[in-house]
Parts: sequence; structure tokens; C-alpha cells
Amino acid sequence: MVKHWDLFLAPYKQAVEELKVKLRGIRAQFEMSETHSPIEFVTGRVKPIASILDKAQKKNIPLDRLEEEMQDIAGLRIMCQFVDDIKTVVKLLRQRNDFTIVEERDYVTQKKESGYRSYHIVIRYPVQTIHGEKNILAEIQIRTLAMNFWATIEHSLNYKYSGRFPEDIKARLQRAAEAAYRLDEEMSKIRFEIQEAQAAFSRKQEAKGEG
Ligand code: 0O2
Repeated sequence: MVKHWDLFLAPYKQAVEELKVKLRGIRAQFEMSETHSPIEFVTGRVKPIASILDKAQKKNIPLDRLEEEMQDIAGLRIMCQFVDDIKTVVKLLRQRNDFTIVEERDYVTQKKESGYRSYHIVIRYPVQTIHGEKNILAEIQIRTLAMNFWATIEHSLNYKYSGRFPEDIKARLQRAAEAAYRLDEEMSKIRFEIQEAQAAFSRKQEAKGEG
């Protein structure tokens, strides 16, 4: 059984590793051109087997249909400083020819009921294997640092309460989501000042040989 899962997950692991390198490469290119990078950092993970089984049960996905129906077994996350950076990243991803976009879900302008915000792009990514090319689905979530902070906290609480939040916690989480949204708005308003300060800081680090 373990062997079966290892085989099944191998192309997903490869895709996550490759996509982390590629997406981090975008940041590196912006840094080299000394322009603001719309990408702050990138993370990636393969969904743990227990979560795959849980989600399959919740969404009634037969295990022999996982490849076609579970879109986030391979998951990448791109964190941005500003809300506008999300649009820039989406445009960059749409231009690429190393994968095709299958679906986009905009929870930035249309937040989920929980208060969750993020932009989701589902891609079909070709993995090269010794048996030929294998196309797998992967989900890229693009969000600001504030959206990520909220989602990370809410995700841990969700785990603790198995999705059944007490009313007071639910209300607090919704208020926290609004606060995160306002934080993003405020940061956008002083974006120019922040970027100038960051550029000056990196110039100083470079001059000191720490860049
Ligand atoms: P994990 O642990 O992050 O891998 P559904 O599962 O029905 O909500 P669907 O159709 O799979 O949705 O796609 P969706 O909503 O585009 O993406 C699901 C993923 O988005 C989740 O994966 C989370 O990563 C994230 N997400 C969606 N809604 C919320 C939310 O309200 N709070 C938080 N913290 N994250 C959310 P998984 O499978 O839930 O889990």
C-alpha cells in the first residue's frame, strides 16, 4: 500500500520541486533587474495522504479518479507584498508556456464565506518520467502576506475544531479577515514609500557586500 502511494505521489513531488524552482526564478529575475518583485516568497507541498483521503471522502471523489478530480495534490503558494502584485503574478503565469491553465478562482475580489481571500490557478503541468510525459494537475494559490497570515491561523483553528467553529471564534475570524483586508488597503496606499525604502535598503546592503 505504501509503495502504491509512493508511486502515485512521485510525479506530484517532482512537479512541486520543479515549480518551486521556476517560481522562485521569477523573483530572482526581478531582483537582478532591480525592480520591485511581485513575489515575496514561494512555498510548495504535496498534500499528505491523510488529507487526500479526507478530502476525497468529503467531496465524494473515488480514489481511482483522484488524478482527474483532486486539483491540489500538488500545491504551490506565492506570497506577495501588495494586492496589486497578485494581478502581476497572474499575468506572468498566463504568459508561460511550460504549463496550461485549467481554471482560475478569484477569492480576492470575491472572498469566501469564512473570510478567506486568495487567487487560485489550477494548472496542467507536464512531468517528464522514465515512462514518458505525465500531465498532472497542480494548484497555485497567490495571496498577500496579510491574506496568508489569516489563512494560516484559520487553517490551524479549522484543524482544532474540525471546521465547526464556536460562534465567537467564527465572528472573531471574520473580524480578523476584515482587519487583514484593511491592512492590505493601507499598505497599498503607502506602497510607493515602502518600495523606495526597500530599494534604498538593498542598495545599502549591496554597497556593504551583503546583497
Ligand atoms: P490544505 O490543507 O490547504 O491542502 P473546498 O475544498 O471545497 O473549499 P476546492 O474546490 O478544493 O474547495 O477548491 P478551492 O476552494 O479553490 O481550494 C481549496 C484550498 O484553498 C484549500 O485546500 C485551502 O488550501 C484553501 N482554502 C479554501 N478555503 C479556505 C478557507 O476558508 N480557509 C483557509 N485557511 N484555506 C482555504 P484544503 O484541501 O482545504 O486543504
